[in-house]
Amino acid sequence: MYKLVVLYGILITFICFTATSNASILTVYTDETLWKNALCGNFMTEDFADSQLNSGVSFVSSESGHINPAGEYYQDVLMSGSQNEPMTTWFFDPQIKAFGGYWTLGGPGGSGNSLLVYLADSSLYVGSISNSYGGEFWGFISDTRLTSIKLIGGNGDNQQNYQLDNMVYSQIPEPAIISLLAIAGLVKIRCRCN
Ligand SMILES: [Ca+2]
Ligand SMILES: [Ca+2]
Repeated sequence: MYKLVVLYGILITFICFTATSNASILTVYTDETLWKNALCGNFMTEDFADSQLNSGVSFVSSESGHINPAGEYYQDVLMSGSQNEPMTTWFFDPQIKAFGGYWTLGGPGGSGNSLLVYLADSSLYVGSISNSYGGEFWGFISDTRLTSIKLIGGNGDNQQNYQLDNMVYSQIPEPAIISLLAIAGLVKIRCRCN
């Protein structure tokens, strides 16, 4: 009987993960407090105060993206009209379920167009960050885990300068760990019953 209960628990855990992995529900937040509250305060911050990124965080910029040591933020230039499809891609290991930051769009020549945000894993469109942003929060939460996020310049002829400061993100446990926790919970329940 006990083995059956454990197997049932593992099966339910597996089904839950399979069900939530098939489709992404994305919720965009422009209110920092709401984003943080939705994660129960469980998030990490990269403040770009030095050239060393948090463990497991990396980026690839197809143009000139880099950490600005004097300003202590990340900056990049995305040419909207370029055939090189310039982009910034952020990578996270372990995977994350939430991402955000404080964005400033603009630079020499104007404020540009906008930034378009995609899940790089699936090319799923998340939303756009307006060229009116001047240090405000923009972020999102996904109900599925993701590895990377892609930023490209919005439609228009202008190049898109942008700065990203205090990048925030949230990780979730690996499925195997959660399965083990579920099993541990079942064992605990059995012990109490005995
Ligand atoms: Ca900073
Ligand atoms: Ca750092």
